[in-house]
Parts: sequence; structure tokens; C-alpha cells
Amino acid sequence: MITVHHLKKSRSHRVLWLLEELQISYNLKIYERDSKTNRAPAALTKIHPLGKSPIITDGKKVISESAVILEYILDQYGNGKLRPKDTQSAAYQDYQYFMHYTEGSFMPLLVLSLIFNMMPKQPMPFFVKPIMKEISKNIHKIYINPQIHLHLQFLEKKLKTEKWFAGNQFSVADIQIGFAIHCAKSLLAENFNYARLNQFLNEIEKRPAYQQAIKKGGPVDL
Ligand SMILES: N[C@@H](CCC(=O)N[C@@H](CS)C(=O)NCC(=O)O)C(=O)O
Repeated sequence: MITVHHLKKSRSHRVLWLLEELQISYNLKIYERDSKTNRAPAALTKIHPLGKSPIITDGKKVISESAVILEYILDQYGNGKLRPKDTQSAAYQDYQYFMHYTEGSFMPLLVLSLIFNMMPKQPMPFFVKPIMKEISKNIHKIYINPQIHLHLQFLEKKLKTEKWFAGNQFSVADIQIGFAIHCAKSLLAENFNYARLNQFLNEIEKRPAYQQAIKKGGPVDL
């Protein structure tokens, strides 16, 4: 049976969500973030050397990286569900794209934004703080925010012509990218003006499996 090593408020929500969609039984081991640093506890490094969540174990296998975990679960337990069947189709190409693009291109920008939000809050000599605040503000203005909006415009446009990210059927690509869009919305707050993406978020949040994952693993956030 699969054990999910679930760090609270993390990408691991994706894994719980998929397992709930497939209605598979699993063990859940919950890890708390450090209250000061927000980092994962050292206990996770005992499961995988990088100590990043999500990690699953299945028998002797240890699997990390959310996209790899989602694909593994579909390969082993999916019975052909939640990904396009025809590997030659445009939907399958989109499926592959969004499975890889999310962590390869989009999430790093969101993590960069989080880091630059956190930097001025770190302990430092009082006279450095205003300088750090200014650096953080400028990096957001010059690079991070325009890049995040560029990606969101691209994602919004994609959903103007299709219901989901890999064609007209809900798939695991929506689980993978859904978490990232949710995080982008909470980072941008009132500057998140994307009607189609808001509609997409409303639809995924209504899914019983999504809600069940939150019930078991806690709220979605970075
Ligand atoms: N690309 C990896 C990223 C894994 C990752 O960075 N996870 C974060 C949680 S969202 C983490 O474990 N952070 C805690 C830490 O670095 O201490 C994936 O998709 O699984």
C-alpha cells in the first residue's frame, strides 16, 4: 500500500487529491513545517535525501517529485483514468507539456517570489532592512511579477478554447497545474484578474476529492 509522506501546506496536496480521485486506500504520514523557518522537518530526509515533499513509498520503492509520483500512481493504479489515452493526440501532448511545464517553468517563479517576500522579514541590522525591502520590491516589479503575469496570460488563453489543460476531460495535468495557479492567486491577491483561471479554480475546489484531500492533509498553500 502507498504511504504518502505529506508535508502540510505543500505540493503534496496534489498526491492526496489524486489518490482521492481514484479512491485508493493509502497511509498518510503528516509532517509539520518548522514554525520559524517554514522548512520541512529533518525526518523527511530519512525517507529521501532531499527531504522535500511530496514523497511516497510503495513497498520498498521510494518516489519523489510530484509529477513522477502522479504518473507512478496512474501507471500502477490508474486503470487508464485521468490522462488522455491516445498518445498521438493533441490532448496527450498538452498533458505532457503541463505535467513538465508546471514544475520546470512556472513553480520556480512562484518560489522566487516567496523568497523575495521573505527576505526583508529575516533578522538583519535595522539599517539594512529598508534596503532589503527596496531590493525585494524592485525585483518583484522589474522581473518576478511581469514574468508571473506572462505565464498567467498564457494559461488564461489556453483555457479560453478548452475546458481543461489537456483537452476536454479533467486529467492529472489539471491537478499538477491547479496547485501552481492556486499559489499564484494567493501571491498576487487582488492583482489576480484572470476570469477563466478563477473559474478553473472554482471548479477544481468543488471536486469532492479535492475537498477530501484538504480534510485529510490540511489547507492548500505554499
Ligand atoms: N519539484 C518538486 C519540489 C518539491 C519541493 O520543493 N517541496 C517543498 C514543499 S511544496 C518542500 O518540501 N519544501 C520544504 C523545504 O524545502 O524544506 C516537486 O514537485 O515535488
